[in-house]
Amino acid sequence: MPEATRHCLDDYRPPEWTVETVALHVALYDDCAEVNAELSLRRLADVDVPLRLDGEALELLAIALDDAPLAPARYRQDEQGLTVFDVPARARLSTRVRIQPHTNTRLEGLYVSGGDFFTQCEAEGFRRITFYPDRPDVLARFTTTVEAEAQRYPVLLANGNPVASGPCPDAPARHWVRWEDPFPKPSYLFALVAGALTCVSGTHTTASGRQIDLRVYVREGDAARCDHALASLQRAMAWDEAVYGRECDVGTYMIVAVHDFNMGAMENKGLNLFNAQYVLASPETATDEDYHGIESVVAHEYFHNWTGNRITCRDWFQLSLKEGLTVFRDQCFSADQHSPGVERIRQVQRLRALQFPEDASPMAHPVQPQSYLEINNFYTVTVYEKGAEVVRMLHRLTGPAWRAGMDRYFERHDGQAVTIDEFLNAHAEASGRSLAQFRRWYTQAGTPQLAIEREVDAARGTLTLHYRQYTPPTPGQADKQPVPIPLALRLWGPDGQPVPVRLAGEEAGETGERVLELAAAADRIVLQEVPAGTVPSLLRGCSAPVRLQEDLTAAERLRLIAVDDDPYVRWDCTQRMFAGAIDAALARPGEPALAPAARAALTALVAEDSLDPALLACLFTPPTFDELADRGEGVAPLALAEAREALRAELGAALAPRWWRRLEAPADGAGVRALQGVALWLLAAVPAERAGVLAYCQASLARTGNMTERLSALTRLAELGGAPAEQALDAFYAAHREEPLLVNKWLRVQSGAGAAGLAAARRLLSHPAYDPLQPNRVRALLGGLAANPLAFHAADGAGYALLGEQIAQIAPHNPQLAARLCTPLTRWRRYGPPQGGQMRAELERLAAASLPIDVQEVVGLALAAD
Ligand code: B3K
Ligand code: ZN
Repeated sequence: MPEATRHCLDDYRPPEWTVETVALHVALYDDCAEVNAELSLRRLADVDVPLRLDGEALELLAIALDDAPLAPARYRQDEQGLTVFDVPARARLSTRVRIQPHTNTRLEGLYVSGGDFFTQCEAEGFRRITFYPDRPDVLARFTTTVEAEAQRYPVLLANGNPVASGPCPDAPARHWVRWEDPFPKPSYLFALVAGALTCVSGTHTTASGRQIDLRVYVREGDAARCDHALASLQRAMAWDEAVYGRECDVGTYMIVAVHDFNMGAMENKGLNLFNAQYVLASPETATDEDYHGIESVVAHEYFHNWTGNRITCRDWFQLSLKEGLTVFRDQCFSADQHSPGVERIRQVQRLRALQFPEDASPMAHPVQPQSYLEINNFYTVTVYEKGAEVVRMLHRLTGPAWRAGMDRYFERHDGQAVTIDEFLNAHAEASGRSLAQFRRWYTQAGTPQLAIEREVDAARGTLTLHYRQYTPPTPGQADKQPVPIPLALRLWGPDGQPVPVRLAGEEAGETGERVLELAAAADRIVLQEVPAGTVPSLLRGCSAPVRLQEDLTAAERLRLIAVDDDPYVRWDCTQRMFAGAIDAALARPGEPALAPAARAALTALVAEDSLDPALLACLFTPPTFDELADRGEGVAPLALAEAREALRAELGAALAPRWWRRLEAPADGAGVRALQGVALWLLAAVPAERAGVLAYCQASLARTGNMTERLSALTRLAELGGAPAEQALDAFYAAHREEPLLVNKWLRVQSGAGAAGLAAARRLLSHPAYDPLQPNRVRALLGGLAANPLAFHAADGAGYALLGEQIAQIAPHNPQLAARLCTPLTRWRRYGPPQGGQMRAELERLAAASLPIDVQEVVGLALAAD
């Protein structure tokens, strides 16, 4: 294994050589592939420097410079690439290499899935295809010829437009297609596909009247499940035109589904590759959540065409330049397609369940990381989700100048590889405000804590908000500076009417929402003419990714739950109430955790017929286990999981008749189904309701073909266990064993089913349907286990041992996947004995096992001393 190199942002140097054009010829065979690459090179450095190209796992067959074969003394190959000496300032380098896609289990570079060929090049996969300066700031024009046996691989795709094709003159069973991409691009956006795929097509006519061909390529038999992906793409294209004035720039836009994929999808120019999970959907095979995921990932990859592809990253430390911005854009798109309030709640739920814990863990890093060993480890919720929150704040702070800032960014940097600073400069100029302090959001790790204390002066009619902000130390960053926190605020008077927000010195206030900027470490804000009994609605819409500590009373929160017009604030108040109830259950097990007033308020909510059922579903979902565990130190995970279960049972029992009524109503629309899912989940925790739940689930499985309802019923049955569960699980498998995406669901349901999930996971590891080389299978089984605290945190440490052992087994084959699987163990510091120590011991075992650098980096960070 080559020695790991630490890459540091401060070490960035512009490329010494660039590539102007690339002509690739990729010949695919049954046991290997051969790649001819012709690079026209130009030296950028003023002085004569050797040409250095990246290249891994490449068997060099031939090399020539300006058509003359190179003598061995003119070049040197090592494990990471190729150095060529005495290269003229302009030169044409030709190489021919042999690669092994059939045994490529890393799923990086060129690989085989289900007998077809696919590529994944971001971040550094292209160097596994050919020798190349594999860095995002080298942009070149690509021409790609793909050649393969015609019958087995009728479809041959690459980026750009097909310009020529034909049979191979010396091998009549083989054919070739040549693709030309007119847009210069970095190598990470290269893609190639070859296989027996079928295509579903549509069109999009842009605002300027150009017609784009849209094509979704899937395995034969999956064609009937592409409509939703296609329609999502059409909506995304129209949205980017309407909101940002950006049109699609290619003539043919292709999406290809693949079942073996390390992540969700990839935005290769004009040829997106997608995990099949984010393409295929029918009501019988996909849940409402799957539908939502498809829409948002299709949009995300499409939006990258401008934010990522037309303007790309100078280096990988700028990853959030494209990812944070594009997540923000896809979130806005989803908000426009659905209920904005519910969308926002779900985004914040995700942020709190995944990103806040990362920011509080040994893996904490800034949105713009400073260094890495393996860049694949930094495609994190911090870079993506916190990155999106930072862009959201910028959007709020620049207000009406946002669009002008984006226009300026697009106009100035189109076709370039740039930095986060260049993005901020465009917005600073367009809005006329300094973003010097704002930049800290990119460079400081950790979730800021914002404490707000109220002081009421009844005589003067003022409400003073005293605030303090504090960002805890994170690895490598002991001291933090204050960040500008946009605080969206509204005031509700004692009569339930809005009170104008009027600052000192202002003539009049605003009754609507107002955004205050809290830029100091500590300060106060004096609001005038505030009647006694006014309740502030704070951090509306989650206007900043901070942990807010406010001093509202339980009664005030109940008022906000009842009257606030911001769904996020209503939800946040229920979350605080539930967290308090769970703490009470921990302190006094067996006693009711909810105060009578809270029960009454919740009862009133369920009775409110006009309330969006999707919002009601959010309001009745207590904070996730991970969020709860993230609040303290020395956490006893099983006791915490049980306390959460106790609250679940209490919510189910207190409102049982209401929940049953909801379940009896027609399952009309995704919102109703989401609420029914929560209702069933709550009821299933109540011993007195179990017989009813069992009968309901069995009837539901017999009655409906809708996968959302079926999966909800199957999940509850699996949790209840016993013969009915076994029967239902067997029947599900028998019915869907040929559907890979449904087999994944079947695995996840079982490893996620309460305490018994651990034994189920162990057993399923040797089931013929399980394959440790298929990321979707692995994520389903092991992800299901890790998200199931009653099994994962089993007192004897067997959950951790199972995960650790599987990581060690997978790591040599697919390092990227293995490194991801370590995440749950890296949270070990928050748990008390014995679990914290057991998790750490598992990490130590992995550290000692000399695994690939991807795993070593994560494990090393997790174990590093403070
Ligand atoms: N850009 C890709 C992620 C690539 C991950 C490489 N380890 C998908 C996306 O964010 O759209
Ligand atoms: Zn992305």
